[in-house]
Amino acid sequence: MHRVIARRTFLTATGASLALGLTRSARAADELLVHGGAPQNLATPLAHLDRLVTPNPVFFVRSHFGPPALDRARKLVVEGAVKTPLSLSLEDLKAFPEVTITCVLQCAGNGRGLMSPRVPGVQWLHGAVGQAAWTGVRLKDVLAKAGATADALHARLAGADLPPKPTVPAYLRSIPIARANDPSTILAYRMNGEPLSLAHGAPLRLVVPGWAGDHWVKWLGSIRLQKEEAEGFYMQTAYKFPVKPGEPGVPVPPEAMRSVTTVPVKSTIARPEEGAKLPLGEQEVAGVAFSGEAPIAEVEVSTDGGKTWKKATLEGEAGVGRWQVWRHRFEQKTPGKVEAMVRATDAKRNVQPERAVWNPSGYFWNAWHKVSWEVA
Ligand SMILES: Nc1nc2c(c(=O)[nH]1)N[C@H]1C(S)=C(S)[C@@H](COP(=O)(O)O)O[C@H]1N2
Ligand SMILES: [Mo]
Repeated sequence: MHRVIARRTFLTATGASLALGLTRSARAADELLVHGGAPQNLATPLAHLDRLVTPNPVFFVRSHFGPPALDRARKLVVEGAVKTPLSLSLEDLKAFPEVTITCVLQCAGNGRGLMSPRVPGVQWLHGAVGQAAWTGVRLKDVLAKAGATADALHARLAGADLPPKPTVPAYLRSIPIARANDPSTILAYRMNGEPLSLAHGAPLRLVVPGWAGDHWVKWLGSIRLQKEEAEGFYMQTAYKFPVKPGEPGVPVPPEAMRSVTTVPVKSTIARPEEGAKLPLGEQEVAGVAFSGEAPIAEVEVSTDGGKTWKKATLEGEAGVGRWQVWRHRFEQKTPGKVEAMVRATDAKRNVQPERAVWNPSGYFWNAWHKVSWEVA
């Protein structure tokens, strides 16, 4: 379960204003949905998923162990299978060409709380997702300076956050070298035009457009090029998805799983709110749609239980791993209950499914989102 907490209450209770990089004006108005205790996992309220950019103060936060101390002098070490190992300050990094990419950050576990049968883990509903404009430098430019050798098949990524005790594995991830050298993969130090906050990985985090949040390593301290994937629990055991869909509730053996990568096509209804009471006449349904595989091609809305589907209008720029706002208006002339559902299709013709693929960790819930309200 989650509860709503006013930002002000939360801040007073935890003194985390620095961590979240909040401004005074943002505090009073914004609320986050708190999923669990320490470290706090904070969800973006559904009502905010109706615009192209998610404001920093309501951008979801997910950390396994919580942030390390803020250290703007932390160097980024580039080591392993490279000709020239590097140790770069933030200033050194800023010598590379700066780029800004607008894209979605979604936790693989977003929607886990909607899986049936239930699976363990943070019971996220719709809010472990947001879109921001990320500014930084291309990872490929930095790797080119270090000069990868033939053994460089994976980039192992380590953050500065430490597990709560030595028996808990460290948060280590890796991405294949091709993904590291993709021009969209960036080392980011700004988010929506502001310096990255500690909660979101300051001073430096990885941004991997189109790929699930677990690859977006925060508080990045070391990148090691190597032959193998990263060792340890978070790469070898966690973040695995069945190669073929199985029966809901039936365990999947490790050899039938592979690491999660691209985010499957999904759309979400931000408005109206479930259970809202609205006047007769024009109704507007709106939300966001995205896919890590390809740009969004179309979004359709049904208000008759799926008998007919109407094309929604799309706003914003199309792109891989980039969300667009969709909108659909219709006249409701008779009072009563209205139910809308939405499905998105991307340019590779991946269609959002009626039911999500159940999997033991509850990743990538992307079933048709349904919302009902009362018209009177
Ligand atoms: N160092 C480090 N990086 C991390 C994590 C973490 O626990 N430690 N969590 C990851 C996960 S699972 C997600 S979904 C995203 C969340 O990023 P956000 O808190 O900025 O929304 O950060 C990723 N990067
Ligand atoms: Mo995540």
